[in-house]
Parts: sequence; C-alpha cells; structure tokens
Amino acid sequence: PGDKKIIVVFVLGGPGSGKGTQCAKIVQHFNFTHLSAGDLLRAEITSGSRNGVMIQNMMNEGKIIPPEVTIKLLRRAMLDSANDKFLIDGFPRDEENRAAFENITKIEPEFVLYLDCPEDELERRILSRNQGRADDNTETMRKRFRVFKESTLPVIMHYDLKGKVRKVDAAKPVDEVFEDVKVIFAPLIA
Ligand code: UP5
Ligand code: MG
Repeated sequence: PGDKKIIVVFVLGGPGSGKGTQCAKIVQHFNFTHLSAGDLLRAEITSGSRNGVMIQNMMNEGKIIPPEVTIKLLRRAMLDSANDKFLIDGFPRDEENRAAFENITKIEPEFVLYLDCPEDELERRILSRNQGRADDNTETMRKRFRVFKESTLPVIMHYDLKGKVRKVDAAKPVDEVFEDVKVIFAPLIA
C-alpha cells in the first residue's frame, strides 16, 4: 500500500468561486474522489464530535480550523477510499495547513486548480445560495474574503512559484468554466 502512487489535486479559490460545483463535474468526467475539507468539517459538527463546537465557532467567524483536525479528516477519507486520485477542495487554506499536510502525508500535489473570480460575483453567489450555511451571511462572508486574501492567496503564490498553479476564469457560467477545467485534467487520464 505504501508504494501506491497517490495523485492529489488541490482545488482553491475564494468563497463561492465554484470549488464544489466544478469538483462534482470533474468526478463525473475523470476518475477522482472529491474530498471537500469544508464538508468534512461540517460533518464533524453535525455528528456531535468532540471538536464539533470548536469547529462551528471558528467557521462562524470565517477562521481556519487547526490543521491537525482537518488533516486527520482528510487522511481518514483517503484511507477509506479505494481510489488513488483525490480532489482536495478548499484546503490548504494557509501556509501552516500546507506545511503540515506535506510533513504528515509527504504528498505533493500534482497541481493546484485555482478558480479565480472577482469579489462582487462571489458576493452575489454566496448571498443567493440559501442552503442554510451558517457562514453565508454578509458579516461572515466579509471575514471569509479577508482570510482568503491574507492567508490562502500566499499558498497559491507558493505553488505558482513552483509552476504548479492552473488558473481558470471562474466568473464565467458553470459549463464554460468546466470547458477550461477539462483541458487541464485531460493530460492526467492520457
Ligand atoms: N455557482 C458556482 N459556480 C458558478 C458559476 N460559474 N456561475 C454562477 N454561479 C455559480 O458555489 C457557490 C454558489 O455559486 C452555488 O450556489 C453555486 O451554484 C453557484 P460552490 O460550488 O458551492 O462554491 P465553493 O467555492 O465550493 O464555495 P464555498 O462557499 O463552499 O467556499 P468556501 O471556501 O467559503 O467554503 P468551505 O466549505 O471550503 O469552507 C468553509 C469554512 O470552513 C471556512 O471559512 C473555514 O472556516 C473552514 N475550513 C477550514 O478551516 N479549513 C479547511 O481546510 C476548509 C474549510
Ligand atoms: Mg464548497
């Protein structure tokens, strides 16, 4: 098992940039398993885990949960899967997340898919989503935007310096974004 080559793609972009939406489409066309760090953390809240209240409080402030919590959930999900190709959606969110993931798993991403979208469009999407997410309100949204710019953009910069960022214009309609995404993933199945 240790010699199985695991392929990981990090999917990053601002809140509401379409990470979950595009990952669902990638799964349909390419043989990847989608792991949303945010969804795994929200599942911890609803399952009433020991960390649930802490996670909920941090999420409601748009803050980044300590990496050991998130990485434990991601590792468990990867080990539970028979697949060797993973889309990790919404992680790593800061340099501490990134360094901890690399140190613990020794996995380097194949590339980083960066969904680039202006804030006014992100705001429209988040405030019209209405899926009952506690962090989809104007106040928390602003905090999420700030954390993205201050903490997540440096992670994207880090990988950009290594030539690993694949940036797409995520402000376009869903299917047009996916046309660009498909071109990026095509070489992985060749
Ligand atoms: N939509 C999507 N694409 C569209 C398009 N091209 N045109 C028009 N509309 C489009 O999409 C958002 C909405 O926009 C939907 O209604 C969709 O239909 C529409 P979605 O695909 O849900 O975008 P996504 O980028 O996944 O947005 P999300 O809100 O999930 O992003 P966040 O990064 O804010 O949320 P996440 O769940 O990743 O994290 C939430 C919180 O968890 C964080 O703030 C943080 O507190 C915590 N967290 C951590 O601490 N650590 C982690 O590693 C991960 C999360
Ligand atoms: Mg999402």
